Amino acid sequence: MYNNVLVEQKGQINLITINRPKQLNALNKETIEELHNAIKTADEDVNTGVIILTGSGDKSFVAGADIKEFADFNIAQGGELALKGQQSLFTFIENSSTPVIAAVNGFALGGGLELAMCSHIRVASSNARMGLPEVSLGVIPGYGGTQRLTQLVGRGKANEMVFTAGMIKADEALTWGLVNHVVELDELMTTAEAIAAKILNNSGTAIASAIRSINANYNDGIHGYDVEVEEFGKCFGTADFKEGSTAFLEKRKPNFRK
Ligand code: CO8
Repeated sequence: MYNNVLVEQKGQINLITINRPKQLNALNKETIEELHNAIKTADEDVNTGVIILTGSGDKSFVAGADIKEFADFNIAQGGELALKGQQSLFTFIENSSTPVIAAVNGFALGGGLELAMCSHIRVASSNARMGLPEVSLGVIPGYGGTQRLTQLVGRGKANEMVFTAGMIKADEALTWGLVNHVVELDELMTTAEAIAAKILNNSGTAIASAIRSINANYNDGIHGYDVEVEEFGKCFGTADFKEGSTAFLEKRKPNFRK
């Protein structure tokens, strides 16, 4: 169905694998479009409650935007590349109402780290290496990295990572708060799936509300606390809230539907 993306449904988990191993899964235009379509399809599918995003092979999650594609771009083309990519993939993932877990299985560099950072949760294998090497190429992170790295690790560490263009190891990323968990490579998928299983016990509509509320804090001109109040109120009109609260009172497990 896609040239560069594999999709597998595992129960209520939709596993999306970026599959350009010879280029270390670098993101060319076609891959960005295919990822957009795969995530949109999964987000709209009532049978999917969690999306897991990973890279093929055991060496790289995503080694960045495809440098060969933008090497001779001019100012307008560079700006358009960043804007289109941000809108169609990176901000799109961040705003997906289905939680996205990035299973970072190796290099996550440049646009690859930006892809992991726009995901809602990050789990890394111990061989993973993360960095934003853009300034070594004469550009800056263009897929939201200057914003999301700062949000995740704070300005001082973000400055160091961006200015030095260096890579950090998985353990350091864990200490910095850049990833949620670090495990051995052969445990990466089971760990991501275990987190997904916990999420799948809960109300999908409430999680979508939580995503909108949490994200609102980072959007210009929007007051996150106001969005939280609004989203909280909306929950009271959902079948999931009725089911969740009734199940608690009846001392049974809730039966949520997406
Ligand atoms: N783009 C295109 N091809 C790549 C990329 C990439 N980002 N990364 C690796 N490849 C290719 C290599 O060219 C090589 O192909 P070939 O065999 O045809 O020469 C193949 O993948 C294997 O790579 P290496 O032989 O280099 O493998 P090593 O194990 O020696 O090194 C590294 C692995 C360290 C990951 C190395 O490949 C590397 O440094 N890659 C580039 C990493 C990088 O700089 N990434 C950031 C790119 S810039 C970016 O992401 C900008 C995002 C924002 C853009 C917004 C619009 C402007």
